[in-house]
Amino acid sequence: MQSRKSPLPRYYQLKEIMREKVTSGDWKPGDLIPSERELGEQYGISRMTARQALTELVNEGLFYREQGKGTFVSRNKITQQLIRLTGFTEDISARGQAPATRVLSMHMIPATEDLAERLRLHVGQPIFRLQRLRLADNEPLAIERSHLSFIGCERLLDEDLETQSLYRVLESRYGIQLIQAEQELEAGLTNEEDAKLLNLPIGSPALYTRRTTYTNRDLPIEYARSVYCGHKYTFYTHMLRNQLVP
Ligand code: 16G
Repeated sequence: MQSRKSPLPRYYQLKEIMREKVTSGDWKPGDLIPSERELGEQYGISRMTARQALTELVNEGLFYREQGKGTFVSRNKITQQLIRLTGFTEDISARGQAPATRVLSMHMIPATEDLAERLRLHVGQPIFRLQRLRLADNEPLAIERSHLSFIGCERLLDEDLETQSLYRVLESRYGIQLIQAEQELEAGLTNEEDAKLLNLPIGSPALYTRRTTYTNRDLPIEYARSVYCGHKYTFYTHMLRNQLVP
């Protein structure tokens, strides 16, 4: 590290040193970063200074933390294209990774006011609620909380949604055609429950999405609230300027 006389703060110098290690390929995606103590000893700085540099690089997405394991170099992010309506299984398989699902809970619930409005139902009407942890190559990526409503939706309780894609089940078993969806994205920080499921420290950067999916009859069929690990996901959209939009 440069001398103490350098005009740049020491945490900033350390940040740049670590960034350089990643760009030069010295540290590779998934590598464990030395601990605060090790960095402190190696560069003759305090643990606090090392912590600040690490925290900033975590916030920038270059590194991520795993509860009880340490800080790692982020992997290439998974890009969800906000162009075609695709499901998690399709997105992950298209990247050559192995999608997996852990069903956290599924049951019928009465529609709350918010859900009734989203799914165009009356308050109290039965809704199928499914909570899933989604993984790629065994790493947790997202928690999806889906709400579905259609005639006979309670039959979903008997489906094996751990090994089957929900979109596939809806289309092939129930003959439901999924046509379009609206999706909102918001940045946030993981709460205790979500952090634990995603194997992250509480308060890690996350992307919160809300998606309503419609059938061929233009009826909302699914309303899903999801949390994606911020350091593992990118959402991509392609835009046309006014005059080119058909
Ligand atoms: C996506 C959808 C989710 C849907 C799932 C189906 C978002 C925000 N969520 O992850 O609403 O339930 O795909 O995936 O994108 P599956 O067919 O693999 O079960």
